[in-house]
Amino acid sequence: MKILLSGTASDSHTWNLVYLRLFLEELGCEVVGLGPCVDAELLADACRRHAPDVVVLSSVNGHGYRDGLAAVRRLRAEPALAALPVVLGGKLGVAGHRQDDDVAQLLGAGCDAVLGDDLAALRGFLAARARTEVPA
Ligand code: B12
Repeated sequence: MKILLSGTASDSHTWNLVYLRLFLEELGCEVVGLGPCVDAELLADACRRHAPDVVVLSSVNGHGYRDGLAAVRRLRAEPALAALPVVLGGKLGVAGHRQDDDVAQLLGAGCDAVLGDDLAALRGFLAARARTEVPA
């Protein structure tokens, strides 16, 4: 399974991305990493170029809900990317806990899962996707 792994537009943290790359590679995924501070336009370009099976967005600086919303809206605005699975996780806000209204907005905008720090949930999401993939 090919994963496009990306930080969000305002977020300069990088060790989260290093960790996630290793985690995903250990699960057997092929990972294309875009690094930190990726705006929605660059993310859309990269999705077109790399044609991933899943996009994993990571944000820890506290602006994850806002940045994530801009990213998923941009992807869903483009017919070719409208059905591409998108997962967002990390320390998404500054409240220190899951903010249900923001999660609901993200899901409504087309995010397939909003996972916070939960790596087990990410593993579960990817396993479920792998099971539903139609063999070529
Ligand atoms: C190192 C660090 C920095 C370094 C980053 C260096 C680098 N090259 O990355 C520097 C000094 C640059 C920095 C800057 C800032 N930081 Co900083 N930083 C940290 C710190 C101390 C450690 C982060 C880290 O590397 N952790 C190690 C990695 C491996 O773990 P992680 O990031 O926690 O990611 C894990 C999970 O979040 C999860 N995860 C992450 N993404 C995803 C995605 C999915 C799908 C899933 C399932 C899970 C998942 O998995 C990862 C592994 O377990 C944390 C505090 C802390 N102790 O966590 C603050 C912290 C992240 N920073 C914070 C802040 C506020 C900032 C600044 C805004 C500070 C400022 N006022 O300038 C800036 C951000 C600037 C920007 N534009 O983004 C806050 C964020 C607040 C929040 N979210 O509530 C934190 C939490 C500190 C705090 N308690 O206030 N920071």
